[in-house]
Amino acid sequence: MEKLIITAAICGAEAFKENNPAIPYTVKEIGIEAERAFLAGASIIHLHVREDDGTPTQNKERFKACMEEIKSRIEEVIIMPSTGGAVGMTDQERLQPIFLENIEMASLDMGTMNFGGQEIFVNTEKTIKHFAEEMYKRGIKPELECFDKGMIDTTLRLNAQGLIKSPMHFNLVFGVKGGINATIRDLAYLIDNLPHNSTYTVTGIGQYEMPMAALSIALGGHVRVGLEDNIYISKGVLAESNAQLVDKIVRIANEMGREIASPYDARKILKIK
Ligand code: KMH
Ligand code: ZN
Repeated sequence: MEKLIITAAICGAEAFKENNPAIPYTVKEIGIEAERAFLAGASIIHLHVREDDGTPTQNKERFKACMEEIKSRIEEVIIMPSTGGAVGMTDQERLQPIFLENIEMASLDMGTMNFGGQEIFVNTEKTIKHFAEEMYKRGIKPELECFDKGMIDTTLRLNAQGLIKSPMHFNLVFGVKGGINATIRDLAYLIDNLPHNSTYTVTGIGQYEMPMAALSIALGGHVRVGLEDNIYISKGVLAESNAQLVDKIVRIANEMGREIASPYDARKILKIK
């Protein structure tokens, strides 16, 4: 099997220090969390950023400051900014980080959905096409975020039209209220629908983070963990850091015989130039 790419989603936009004090807000906190996650075994940092008071922002200058802080600590890591941002942001706000220099990857959300029970995460086809076009113009590889089977179908349709380019890299997200559940059957169904030359990572939300990751490791997929998706290290026990979640995945992967990818390996596997 290929080496295992671990993505650390260190910050997100939905959880706050009130939920887990380890969630980073400041530029320095983001740098520290990214560095520790990398040292634990993550090769990709999926990045959202915050104002110092914790407010989610897609501000380009704030992303620049956070990315510089991360790169000053760990030059080789792949940083993948979010273009999902937080629910309710405009497209223009969300897209800002891709206009920075030397962006290798960015998230691209492949459909509209109820999100977390209360909100609607809006990604019209017009938005998706626009975001994709702007990414490809800049040589940025999109990570295709699919929260349900219909989003894979949309991706394949846009791929057939040449608007999403092969080889594609998917992030299959399980367990968001409004998206697909997190069962073995759901995982098998989504994977079964991916083109053979594509790669995928698996994200399980909340209690599903580790079980879904373990299944992906066994199947040859890649994994994402981090405080964006899950704030607990075990039932009722808050994670002390993103690195603690990455550590746990590395232990599981070691036991299962999957080697961990470095950023160099990850670029090769994902065919990032
Ligand atoms: N915060 C969610 C509404 C992404 O990063 O592209 C969207 C999200 C997905 O986190
Ligand atoms: Zn995200």
